[in-house]
Amino acid sequence: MNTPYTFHPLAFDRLSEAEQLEQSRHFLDTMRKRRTVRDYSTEPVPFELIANAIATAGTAPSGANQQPWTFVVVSNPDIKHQIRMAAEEEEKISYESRMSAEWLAALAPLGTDWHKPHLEDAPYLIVVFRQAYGIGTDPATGEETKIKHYYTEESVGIAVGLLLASLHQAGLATLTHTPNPMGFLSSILQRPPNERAYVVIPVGYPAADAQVPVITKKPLDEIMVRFE
Ligand code: IYR
Repeated sequence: MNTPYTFHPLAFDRLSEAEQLEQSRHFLDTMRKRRTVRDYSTEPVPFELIANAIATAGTAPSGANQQPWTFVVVSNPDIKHQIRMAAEEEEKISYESRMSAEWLAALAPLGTDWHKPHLEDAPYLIVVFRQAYGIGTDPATGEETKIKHYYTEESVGIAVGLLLASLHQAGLATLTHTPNPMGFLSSILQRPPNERAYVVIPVGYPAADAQVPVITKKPLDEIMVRFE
């Protein structure tokens, strides 16, 4: 049994209804402007924006507060190059033989292919790892033990959502890139065996000629079901 936490009174900022509406509408307007960007400028980005976004992601709720995530920040050009080469090698095989005809058809309107120049152009790559289990030490024997983690997929997904929102409101562009399989990221970035690559997020400013597809988001009445 783990020792129970001590509890203290909640620090809660109660807003006026006007403030609530103002902030809620402002956040919605901001997030509506977020676009997934595939073409990046090489212009550098202040590191604190990356650090603050990761700290924000780290505020996410997680199963049993186990915080089963590691955010690896890569700006080193050699490592970005290695990641690009390995990702393109896997993606080429995926696009040419692993992905089903149905999958390729679903992606066709986006015009994506195996070329991933953004993995080198973007000044930062944030590679998110999910800790499938934790590593502890047996107090009696000093041996390494595996600590069961709960809801890791959900927890990391929520954290990545906060990360993307933070980077967007800091005026940066992002892409959620999921090369498949992602094992090469564990070796290049020397991650321990309990960590599984979850997503690669190039971060930077859009290239001057960046294009995005004209897509829409489902309206509220299609995504919300209400019982009053
Ligand atoms: N991982 C590939 C393919 C891909 C899959 C989906 I589903 C997308 O929405 C976009 C791309 C790639 O990054 O190209």
